Amino acid sequence: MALIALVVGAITVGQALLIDWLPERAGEEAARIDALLWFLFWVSAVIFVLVTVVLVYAVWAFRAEPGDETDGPPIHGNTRLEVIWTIIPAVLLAVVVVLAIVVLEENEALAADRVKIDVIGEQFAWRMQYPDVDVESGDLRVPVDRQVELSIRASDVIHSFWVPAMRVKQDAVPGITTDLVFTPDKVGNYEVICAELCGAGHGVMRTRAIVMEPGAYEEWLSAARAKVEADAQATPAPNDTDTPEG
Ligand SMILES: [Cu+2]
Repeated sequence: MALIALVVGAITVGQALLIDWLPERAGEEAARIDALLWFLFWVSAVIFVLVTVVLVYAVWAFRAEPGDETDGPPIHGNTRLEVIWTIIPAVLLAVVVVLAIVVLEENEALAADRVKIDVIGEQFAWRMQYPDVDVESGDLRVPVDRQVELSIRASDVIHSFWVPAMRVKQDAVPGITTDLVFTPDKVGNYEVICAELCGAGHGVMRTRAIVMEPGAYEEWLSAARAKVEADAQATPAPNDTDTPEG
């Protein structure tokens, strides 16, 4: 049994450590999500190794002799064993539930200085609107080390806004507004992916989350704002064109 445990244990631990399972991480919440994931993984790994070792050992040790057609001895349960294998999973489950609630509470706690951005999902693109300055962008540009709160809507069918590097995902549902909170902690470009099959162009419904230094972000925002104002001046308001000369 020790030999089987060694082999199964080595394969399980090797798979966990040698393969790079998770995408790049770039958010504060992502660290907590990953910690929870790895806790679940290691608990599951121990149970997997225990069950597999007993299973493989039992198949080999209690195999029937060739030509043996008899039934095995009748077994009528084992109260002590049944109590143990009920209590241990129940306690484990309770621990996981409590940890998950703690992580969820921490990840969804709103910071006072958060950046608020409206996101609209439509077949097959994302539109980001910066409400305070009336700017719209196809990329999600955010400053580093500041919490971002997205208000997500959909204009046609259900989409899902997913930023793997932040470990957050939220449905965009026509008729309602959903929220998503994350705090980027690393400057860089990260993928934004639609994670809900939404039509023929679903596979290309992708854009970038661009995490910028705060100064660069402010510069981009004021440049975008200036462009909006310049465009508004270049296009006369409808009233001006309708008014007859003289
Ligand atoms: Cu979509």
